[in-house]
Amino acid sequence: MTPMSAPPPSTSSATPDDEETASGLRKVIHIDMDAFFASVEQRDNPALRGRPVAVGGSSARGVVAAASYEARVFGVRSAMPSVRAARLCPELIFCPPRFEVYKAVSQQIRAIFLHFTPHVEPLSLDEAYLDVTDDLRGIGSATRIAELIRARIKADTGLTASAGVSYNKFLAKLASDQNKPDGLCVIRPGEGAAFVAALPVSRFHGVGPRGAEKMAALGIATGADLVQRDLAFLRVHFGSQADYLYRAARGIDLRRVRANRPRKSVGGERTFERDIGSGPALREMLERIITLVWERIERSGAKGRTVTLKLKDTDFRTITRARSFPAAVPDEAAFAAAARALLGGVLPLQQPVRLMGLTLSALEGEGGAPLAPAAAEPGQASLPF
Ligand code: DCP
Ligand code: MG
Repeated sequence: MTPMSAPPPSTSSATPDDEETASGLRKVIHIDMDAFFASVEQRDNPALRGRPVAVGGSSARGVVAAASYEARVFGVRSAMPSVRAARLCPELIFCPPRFEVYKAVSQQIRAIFLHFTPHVEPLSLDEAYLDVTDDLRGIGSATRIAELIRARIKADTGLTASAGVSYNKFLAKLASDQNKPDGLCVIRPGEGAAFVAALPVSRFHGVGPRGAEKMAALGIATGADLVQRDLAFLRVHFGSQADYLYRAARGIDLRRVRANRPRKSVGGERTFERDIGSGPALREMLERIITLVWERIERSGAKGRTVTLKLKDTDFRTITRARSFPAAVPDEAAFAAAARALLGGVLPLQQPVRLMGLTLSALEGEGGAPLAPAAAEPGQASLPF
């Protein structure tokens, strides 16, 4: 990569951001490309620009992977069956995915991140957290770094990214979503709780449409409603998600940005548009997930011995079933057979499910030791958890 026009490391007088460091808070940026796969297709084919585009198969079993912002006006979204998307938007243009191109762009943006900090935690091809508390270029201002990154992404790839800047991961991710597309949002120390209070709970990472419905039934519509509920109440209604929700409602997140996190598994899951209870429908959904996940496994080059099926029911209970083999699962047929056997073992279900996923773990070359729990941030260590 050619050098960027960032100023050299400086030892000059204090910037406003120095206060944040002194108080022990981190400076975190979350970057997320806009309508990623769809934007790449529009970039590479001018005829698609300004038009509603969906990346994904248009067949009866196809699912939308990405929708351009023009398509979203019609209600087209990721994970929606293509048939439904075409009904919502008859003009919709379907493009087959080109993963090699998306991967190349992903490498370009990672190189840009690494120019500013080694503390980069990619979440997917188009998304990453950066800890810029001590940035490599001595820029000092996280907001300035986020702007430089966005400009550089535009210059190098021709694509837009949105950025969120804050003092923890939870808030940075909320912020990157706030002014999408091509947006920037900064949540400064002291502003997190108020920012979260004003949000509908559906904006919280991990609270899907059904989670939001469940909260609505309990009288919780916004972060301000959530913060009124004590931990005991949240534990009764939301089980293992309670601690996360309790902290999130206060704008607290103790997780560190973790660079080079070793890959423990490769997998994927889908939340359904409608709950599914019948065996045949679940089996059909499983076939789609097998295809999707095996494709990811092949792309990543991972080889693993354990296949895990995950289901989440309408009461938010998670059911997992796993099967381990003496050697790496050799091919898609073996992976599919294991997945079908796992599903067969839990049918018939007592409750419909809202989500299904498959993962391959016990990967070759993996130590197998559990990851150390994330250390608490210095400034937040005195909090209840
Ligand atoms: N993706 C997918 N299936 C999903 C969700 C996403 O294949 N159910 C792929 C296609 C997306 C890419 O991952 O382009 C990034 O996902 P995002 O959730 O960041 O969505 P987009 O980048 O498409 O849109 P946004 O502008 O909302 O970030
Ligand atoms: Mg994105």
